[in-house]
Amino acid sequence: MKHIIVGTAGHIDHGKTALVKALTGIDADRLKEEKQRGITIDIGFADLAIGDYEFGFVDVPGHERFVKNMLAGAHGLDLVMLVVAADESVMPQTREHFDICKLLHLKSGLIALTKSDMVDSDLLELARSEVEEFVAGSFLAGAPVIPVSSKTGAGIHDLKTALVELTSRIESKAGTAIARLPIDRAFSIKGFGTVVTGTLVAGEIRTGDELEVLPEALRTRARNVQVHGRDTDLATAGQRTAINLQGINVEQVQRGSVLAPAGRLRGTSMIDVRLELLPSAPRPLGHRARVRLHHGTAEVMSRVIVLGGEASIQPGGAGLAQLRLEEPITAIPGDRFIIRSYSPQVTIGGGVVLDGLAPKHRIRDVAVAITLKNIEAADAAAQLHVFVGLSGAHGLSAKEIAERTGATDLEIAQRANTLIASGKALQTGTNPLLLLSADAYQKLAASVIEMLENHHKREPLSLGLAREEVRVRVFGHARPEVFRAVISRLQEEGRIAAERDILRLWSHRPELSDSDAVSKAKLENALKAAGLQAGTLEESAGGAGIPLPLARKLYDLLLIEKKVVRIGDMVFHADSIEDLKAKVRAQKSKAAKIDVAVFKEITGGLTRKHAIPLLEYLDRERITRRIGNEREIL
Ligand SMILES: Nc1nc2c(ncn2[C@@H]2O[C@H](COP(=O)(O)OP(=O)(O)O)[C@@H](O)[C@H]2O)c(=O)[nH]1
Ligand SMILES: [Mg+2]
Repeated sequence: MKHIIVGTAGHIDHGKTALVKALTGIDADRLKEEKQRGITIDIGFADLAIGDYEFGFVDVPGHERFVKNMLAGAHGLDLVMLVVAADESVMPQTREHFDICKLLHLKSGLIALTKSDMVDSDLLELARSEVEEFVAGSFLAGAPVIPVSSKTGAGIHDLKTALVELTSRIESKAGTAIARLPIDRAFSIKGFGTVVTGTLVAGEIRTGDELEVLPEALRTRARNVQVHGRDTDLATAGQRTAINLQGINVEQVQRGSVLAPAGRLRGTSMIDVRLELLPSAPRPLGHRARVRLHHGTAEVMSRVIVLGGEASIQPGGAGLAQLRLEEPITAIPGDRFIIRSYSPQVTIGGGVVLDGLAPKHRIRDVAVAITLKNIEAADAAAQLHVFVGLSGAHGLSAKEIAERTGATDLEIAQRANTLIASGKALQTGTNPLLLLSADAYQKLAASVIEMLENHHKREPLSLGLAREEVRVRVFGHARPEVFRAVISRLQEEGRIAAERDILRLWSHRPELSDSDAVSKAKLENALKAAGLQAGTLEESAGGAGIPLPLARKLYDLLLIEKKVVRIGDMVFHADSIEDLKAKVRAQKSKAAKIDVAVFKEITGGLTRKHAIPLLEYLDRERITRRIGNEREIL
C-alpha cells in the first residue's frame, strides 16, 4: 500500500471542497459554521483508496483570511490539486496558494479546471491556456490540466486516473525516519482522553510507543492509533493519523506542536535558514524585520537577522538568515517553511532550515555564512562533519547528533563511520558515541604539547605535569571522554608519554646536574637505610639534608625508575618491599595463615603504625587475603 497525501489549493469558491466530495464522497467541511456559511474556514480531511494506493486528502480554505489555516495543511503534501474555476480563472489566492506550494518545494501535482459545466468550450480552452501560462516554469509545468464538474461528475474519473498515474511516479515518505507528526488538531473524547491528529510526515507510530509532545517536552504514550478513522496498530509516513495520548490534558497540546519519539528531538528558538523572498513581496526584508513563520502546523512570530554581511534580502532574491522565534518550534535541517508579513498578512517568502538548533549569531559574523553554505552544499555525512566541527572541543554525542539532524541511530552510525574512516573525526566514546572533529583534536593536541614543552623548558628536572593540571588548563569544561581520548591518542602517536599521573613529552628525559645526581643517590640511600620503618618524604629528605622541592622531583624520578613505593604517607625503598614480600611468602611453608603478631615478629618488631598499612598493602597486592583477624598467604 502506498500512502499519499493530496492537498487542494486555490481561490475561495473555486470548488475545492466540492471536488474532494466528488472524489471521495466525504464532506471535508466539518465545522458547523462551515456548513452554515458554505465556506471552508479550517483544513478538512477525506480519504480514498484506489487499488494499491491510499489517498489522504487535505482540503484547505481559500479565503484570504484563512491562509494561516491553509498553511497548517499544506506542509505535508505529496501532491497538490491546484483548483481553478473555469469561469473565473486565476485569482489572488490561486497565486498565493501556488506561491506557497513552490516555496514548500512541492514536486508533483495537477490542475483541476472546475465548474466545467458552467462554461462553453471556448472559455474552457481559454482558462486552460491561462492556467498553463500561469504554471509555466514551475513544478507544475506540463502537469495534467483536467476539466471537471463536481455537479455533473464530468471528468472525475479522468482526475482519479491522473492521480493514480502521478502517484505511481512519486516516492513515498520515509517510513524508516524518525517519526514526526505535526499536530493540526487536539481534542478530547469523553471517556477516552486527549486525541491529536495530523499528517505523519515521516516514520511510524505504533500503539504503545513512548512519545513526546514538542517543544513542550511532554512525555506520553500512544494509547490508541487510528488512520482515516479506523483503529490500527501502526501508522506509517504519509497517513492521516489520530493518536490517543496517555496522561496528557487537552489544554497541554495544540496545533503547532509536534509528536515524535520520546527523547529524540528538542525544541528551538533559533534557526539558521536559506530565505527566499517572493518577487511580489512589498519590500526588502531588513534586519530585525518581524515576520510570521509557518513551519509544519506551527505559526510563530519571528525576527529576521540577515547573515553574510548583507543588509537586507530583496524581493525576488534569497539569502542566509537567522530566525529568532518568539516561541519555540521543533525543526531539523531540510524542513521547509513559509514566512508572511506581520501586517498586512500576506505570504512574502519561505525557505529551508539549515540548522535547527543554531546558537545566536552576531549580525556581522561572516564565518557563519560560510558554515551555512557548507551545510547547504553537503551530503548527510558532510553535514554531520560541519555540526561536529561546530561543537569544537565539546564534541558531539549521539543524542546531540539526533537532536541536531533528526537522523535515526542507523544513519548516525553510518555517517559517523564515514567521518571516522576518512580521518575527519575522532571517536572519543563508543557507548554512547561521542565525536570530536579532527580540527578540534589538532588544536587540543597542540595545546597539550605546548604546555608540556613550556613546562620541560622551565623545569628540566621535573618529569612532567600532573594529568589533572593539564586537564584543567587545556580542557576546561570539556567532557572527560574528550580529555581521555586526546591523551591516549597522543600516546598512540608517540608524541607524549604518561607515567602514572604524570604526562611528559615522549622525548623528555629529566636532566640531572652533578649535584642533583648526588642528592638523588643520598635520598635513595636514606630510604634504603630506613627499611620498613619508613617515614614521609619530608622526613627522609630532612634526614638526608635535601631541600623538599628538590626531594619531590627526585622522588618522581625514583618513582619512574620503580625504586620507591608509596604507602599512605610513607615512602619505602622498593627493595625493602620486595624483601618483605619474599619473607611473607616464605612464611607459607610454616603456616597457611599469618596474624599481626607473627607479622611484627618476622619484620623485626614493627609497630602498628607501620604493620597495619603494610599488611593492607599486601592485601591489595594479593600477597595476602584478610580473613577475620588473620590473613591467608596466597
Ligand atoms: N456548477 C458547479 N458548481 C460548483 C462546482 N464545484 C463547486 N461548485 C459550487 O461552487 C461553490 C463553492 O464550492 P466550494 O467547493 O465550497 O468551493 P471552495 O471554496 O473552493 O471549497 C458551491 O456553491 C458549490 O456548489 C462545479 O463543478 N459546478
Ligand atoms: Mg472549501
